[in-house]
Amino acid sequence: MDLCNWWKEAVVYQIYPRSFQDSNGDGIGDIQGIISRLDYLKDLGIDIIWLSPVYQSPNIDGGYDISDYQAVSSDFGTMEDMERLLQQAHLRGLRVVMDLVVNHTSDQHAWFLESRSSKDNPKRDWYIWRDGFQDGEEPNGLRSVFSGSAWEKDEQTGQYYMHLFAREQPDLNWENAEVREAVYRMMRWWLDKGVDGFRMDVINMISKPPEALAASGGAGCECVNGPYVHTYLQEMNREVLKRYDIMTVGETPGVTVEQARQYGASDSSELSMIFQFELMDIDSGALGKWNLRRYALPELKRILSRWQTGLEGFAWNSLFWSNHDQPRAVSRFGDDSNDENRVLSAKMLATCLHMMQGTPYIYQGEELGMTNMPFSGLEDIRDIETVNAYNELVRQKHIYTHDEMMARIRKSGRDNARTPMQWNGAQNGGFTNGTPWIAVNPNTKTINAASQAGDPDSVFSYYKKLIRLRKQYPVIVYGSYTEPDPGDERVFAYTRRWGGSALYVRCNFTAETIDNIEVPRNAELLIGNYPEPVETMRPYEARVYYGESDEG
Ligand code: TEU
Ligand code: CA
Repeated sequence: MDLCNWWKEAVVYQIYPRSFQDSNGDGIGDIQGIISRLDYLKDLGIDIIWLSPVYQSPNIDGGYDISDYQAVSSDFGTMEDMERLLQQAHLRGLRVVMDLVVNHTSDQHAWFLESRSSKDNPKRDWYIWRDGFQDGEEPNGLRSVFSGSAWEKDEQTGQYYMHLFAREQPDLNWENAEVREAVYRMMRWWLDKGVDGFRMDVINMISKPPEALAASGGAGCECVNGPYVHTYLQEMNREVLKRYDIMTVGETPGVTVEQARQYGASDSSELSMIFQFELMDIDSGALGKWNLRRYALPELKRILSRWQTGLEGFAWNSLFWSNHDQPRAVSRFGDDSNDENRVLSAKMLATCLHMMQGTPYIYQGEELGMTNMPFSGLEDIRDIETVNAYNELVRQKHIYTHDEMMARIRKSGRDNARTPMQWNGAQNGGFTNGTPWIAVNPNTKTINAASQAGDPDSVFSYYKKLIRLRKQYPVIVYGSYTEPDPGDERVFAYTRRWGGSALYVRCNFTAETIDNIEVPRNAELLIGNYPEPVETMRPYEARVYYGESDEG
């Protein structure tokens, strides 16, 4: 195993810029705001910042619709601000990874404006254009992730273009070599500026399966892992990635362990690692994410253990409970029904994830135990996926009533992750002096950074401690993984081994007290979320023991 990749020993912190810190009172988080909070991140102990998009964008999809890859959105500041952020982060020993969104652009990108202007425009083939199937029908039944058809008719030329997300997000045609070269040039431009890597948005969707492209009137497909995706990534690797000392992580919905071994192969021919989505899909149902089902622990254990053992020696895991597309970790996987359980379960979840093999990602506010938002109506919602789903499921198809859908949005909507960072107990949580673009969670009165920073028992202090342990014990980074009792429906236990040492992790995922917890011999308690260990596992208790390996 290659031991010298810095990103294996690192902890990543994801910033959603619009919601992190506003510096000028317009209610929108910005780059100057991020700079003003770098010392907070340094204090937490993280190594790498992943910045969600700050590029020029009409902001139809929270900046994931980019109209100029080499300009900064005026909502967030200027290119000088961005350069200053890189410089100030680097001064503190922090690296900055940017979001790379190249499956699609905004429909306002100069490339698309040209492409749509006429059938014989030189950039026509930079996007995916098809004739309709017979009269007035879409080329095929391909569906957008954001509801409705993935084909939009352009009146000017009478053809349809593909958009796997919003209609304002046309998909680039990666089969066109000029497109690939333009993307690589842009990537090198940012890397030459000092960016430390990329998180690559839906990168396993850049090559479209033949069924998706056929003007056949036929049904759609799951548009992932198309025939040339590895060819393109290996080319990108040769043309860009391998020339720099950087970290890359691919966002790859629908990828299996076997496929991840290739995307994240340890020979560095493609990406450093990928995000798997089996865990994020654990509580979805017939209508996708819009249901009220809660996950079952044995299933969660099965998924995580399969990824732990399945990638060992082949590829590197990314570890995350949440991101800007997901509900808050403690509300979804823990217990936010009262403050005591919220604090305990937030620490338990952090323990469970940070002691596994892989690079942990903390989503902003997770380190405070921030929760989902009590949205009351559609007027509280900003996210296009949620608004489109509401229109489809409530207004068009009458599958849910308003109240039923609001309950589902409170559980699963992406805006849960996008309410502003809770810096203090003031009305707008210290996020802005103006009117925030999306409401601050009222629980900022009790859940906020100011009250947690100096409190040794806070969720924040617990995260600090977990991160520090990673720097001190190589077994946390490199140890192998085994799970002694996969069938236990209440406790998640696993063991990490490295050289002669071992780490024994025990997490109670329930609010119950559990008897007869076997304590490993010749091992000391490294960290736990209760003051003194007792003979039982208390509600949401987490413990990590460190000692000599019980194997030869
Ligand atoms: O997300 C891709 C993706 O698969 C999501 O649409 C996911 O299925 C959904 O958000 C779950 O609710 C990426 C970005 O992370 C997301 O913010 C963008 O909207 C999307 O790509 C399009 O760029
Ligand atoms: Ca601002």
